[in-house]
Amino acid sequence: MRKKFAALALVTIVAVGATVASTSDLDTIHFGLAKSIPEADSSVPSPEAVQLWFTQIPQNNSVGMRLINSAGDLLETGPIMQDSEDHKRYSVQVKGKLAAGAHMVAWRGIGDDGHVVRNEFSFTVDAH
Ligand SMILES: [Cu+2]
Repeated sequence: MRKKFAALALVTIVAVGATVASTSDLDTIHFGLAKSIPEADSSVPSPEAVQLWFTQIPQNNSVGMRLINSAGDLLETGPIMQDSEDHKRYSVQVKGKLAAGAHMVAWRGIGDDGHVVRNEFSFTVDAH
C-alpha cells in the first residue's frame, strides 16, 4: 500500500512540474515557499526535521509535505506541524537517519487566493 502511494505521489509531481511556474514566480504572484531547512539543492547531514517557511500564512489544514528518497520511496515522517508563533512556518520530524544521497521534498498549500500550489525541491544527505 505504501509503495503504491509513493508511486502515485511521483506521478503527481511529474505532472505538476511541467505546468507550474517556477518558485521565484510564485513568490511574487501568490503563495509559495520563502525558504526551507534543509535548503533547496544543499548538501547536509541527515536532518532531524524538514522546515518550510511560506510567503503567506497558509489556509488551515492546507499544507502537506512528502519526503521521498532517490528510489522514489515515500519516507515516514511525523505529522505536519504549524509553528505556534510563526504561522508561516511548518515542519515535520524525520524518522531515524536518512541514507546518504538525494531526497525530494514535495509540498502543497493554499494561500490567500484559494489556489492549491504544489512544488518540490531536493537536498542531498552527505555520506559522512
Ligand atoms: Cu494563486
